Amino acid sequence: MISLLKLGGSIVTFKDKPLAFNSIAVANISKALSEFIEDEHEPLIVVHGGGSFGHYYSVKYDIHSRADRYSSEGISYVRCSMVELNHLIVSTMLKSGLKPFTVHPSSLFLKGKDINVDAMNRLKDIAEHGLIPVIHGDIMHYSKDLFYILSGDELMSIVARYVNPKVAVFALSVDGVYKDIKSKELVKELKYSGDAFINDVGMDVTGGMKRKIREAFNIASMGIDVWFVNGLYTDRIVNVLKGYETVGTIVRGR
Ligand code: IP8
Repeated sequence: MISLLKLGGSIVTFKDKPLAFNSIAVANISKALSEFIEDEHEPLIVVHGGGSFGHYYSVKYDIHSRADRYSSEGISYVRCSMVELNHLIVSTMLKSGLKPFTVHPSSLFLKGKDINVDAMNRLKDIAEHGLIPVIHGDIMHYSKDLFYILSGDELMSIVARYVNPKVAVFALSVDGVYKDIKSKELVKELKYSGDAFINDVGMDVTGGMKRKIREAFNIASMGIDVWFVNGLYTDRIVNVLKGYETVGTIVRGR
């Protein structure tokens, strides 16, 4: 059965340095994934975020997830930087013996935010035939002169609905969801209790983390287990792909 893995922007790039690719982290993850695939022969779909590529330009040009009129120069820069980051990632994967196959998210959508169901279903075929579809957060055309940022986190939920993976994994640069940032006490299992939980001030849930948790609850509601793990420890990614428990936060499918 297919697994779905999101490589967060904080793993694939150095977030506080513009346009800085974390080649070592991506090479380490690629090596671990290639061993996993050699051992288990299981299909995989990868989604990656924008980090100091797409986010750098979306902040610089004030571009958001709301469909709106934005600077055309900014739109170009965001798209260009995401294509570049994607190329760096798939080239690194290829060197590790993986068979990545870039799928730009624009090919998965029709008008507005309508899903191209046929393209979604084909993702499964591609993954089941030895290739790893690699999708990314991006700037998307909505209609006329309106554009929006589509996050890799949102893509995780959308793709999960069509490919029904056995597990969805968010690889971060922290160990999982913390109860609070100071103590770094890890929440081992996050239970759904409506938006109240996400908004609980006791949780260290920044904008980014909050969105990931929202998507995780969404995916878990499809009956799929979701893990947040530290992607700098590649064994943790492999453990959860193999169906084992590991250091991290689980949201159980229900
Ligand atoms: O890093 C956003 O993807 P994310 C990508 O998953 C862009 O939020 C273009 C900023």
